[in-house]
Amino acid sequence: MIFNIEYETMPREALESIQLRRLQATLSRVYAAVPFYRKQLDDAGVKPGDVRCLSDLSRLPFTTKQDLRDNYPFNMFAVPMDNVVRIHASSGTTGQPTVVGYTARDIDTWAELMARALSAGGATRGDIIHNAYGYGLFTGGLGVHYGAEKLGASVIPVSGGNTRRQVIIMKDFGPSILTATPSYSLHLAEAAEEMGVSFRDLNFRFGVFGAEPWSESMRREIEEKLHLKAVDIYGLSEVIGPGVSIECHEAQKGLHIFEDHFIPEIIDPETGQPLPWGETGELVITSITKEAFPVIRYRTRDITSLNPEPCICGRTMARMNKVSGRTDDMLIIRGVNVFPSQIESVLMEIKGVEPHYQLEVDRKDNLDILTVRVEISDAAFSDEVKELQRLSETIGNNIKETLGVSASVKLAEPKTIARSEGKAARVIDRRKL
Ligand code: DLL
Repeated sequence: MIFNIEYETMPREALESIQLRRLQATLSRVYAAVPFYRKQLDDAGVKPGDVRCLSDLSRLPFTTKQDLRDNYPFNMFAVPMDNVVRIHASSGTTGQPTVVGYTARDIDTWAELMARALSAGGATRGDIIHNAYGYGLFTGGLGVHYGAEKLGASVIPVSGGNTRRQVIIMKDFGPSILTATPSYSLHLAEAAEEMGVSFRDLNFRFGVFGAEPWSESMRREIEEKLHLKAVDIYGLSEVIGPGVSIECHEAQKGLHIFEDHFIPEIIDPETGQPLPWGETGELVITSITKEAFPVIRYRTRDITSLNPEPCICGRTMARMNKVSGRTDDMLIIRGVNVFPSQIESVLMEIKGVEPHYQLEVDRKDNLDILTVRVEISDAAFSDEVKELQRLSETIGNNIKETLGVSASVKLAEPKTIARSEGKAARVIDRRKL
């Protein structure tokens, strides 16, 4: 079902004229209200009124995560604190967290976008949504929650953690939609199995998974283990939270960006030059309706490409391809660029290997060493030593063949790699420690 037919199926020309009007209004507002943006524009010699068409956007300077940190906690807010009704923050694994604010209207906008997103992912008013995204400063839990209520579905605000209790709730309440990080959904599947509960007997139809990169092979694994259709949802706190873009369950091919609220661009991360439709680079987003925390040309560091082709679902909004990684997650191993998701894809194709892995990078004698620790299934674990050696060789060879890097493979016993309740920590890069 399409939640907002008028906007989600709008012809491109009409959409672009709305985008331009909203962009101009946003620029005037941030220029007046946020000293950072006023200085950025002044330094670039651009006045808000100079932006007369959408391609003028590329004349504006970028905003980076560092800029948000420099303005910690509230200096990027474009409205007085009186008008801010909610504050979220990103976890900030390195340095200061980034803090974002919402007006009452921003919360409404977000709820609308999440209602659209959940609908695209297969949810209807009649569904019960088991929402296992964390509630708190992280935007996942509350973002889904407000969207589910706006849609009119019934939401179970179970949050992350307490996994065994979640399985009992799934069994007793019969939720039909699961919302969680992909890694946590697999942890739920495992816990259910241990408790003798089969997803076959549960009521799930769809799962809406995001907040971390996950490969197509991981999707197949989840769909099989959880007996549901899995769609990908994308977002980031700096831009609004979840609900920037979503796959439709009909195509499961690229995530529709809600372009009436966000203008996407793809740039070459090295040069900052905008790239044409279809080319892969860093996603940059400008928000055009947010009041408390607008962002102009925000560099997400996420790597993807844009596809404007019409979709079988009827939505006209451009799609971004599945995020393959982040510019700052890219490992350079002996000169070869490696994304964790590429290794994930290789691992998931091999029988006997479980979707739980960790990558460790170290440097010895000036050489990078990649170690892949991956769990094996119970069945594989009971194999002869010779078989295990063969499995480990296959993994190493396939990684070498596909990615061109050598990896030392360590098979881990079932259930020994730490499970996450939110975003999985896949990489330990000791070179940086
Ligand atoms: O992760 C918002 C969210 C919550 C999205 C629930 C989807 C579902 P942050 O904590 O600010 O916000 O982290 C944002 O997570 O820049 C990406 O690197 C990554 N990310 C989010 N969704 C996806 C996805 C939330 N579907 C950062 N695929 C982003 C790949 C994703 N990476």
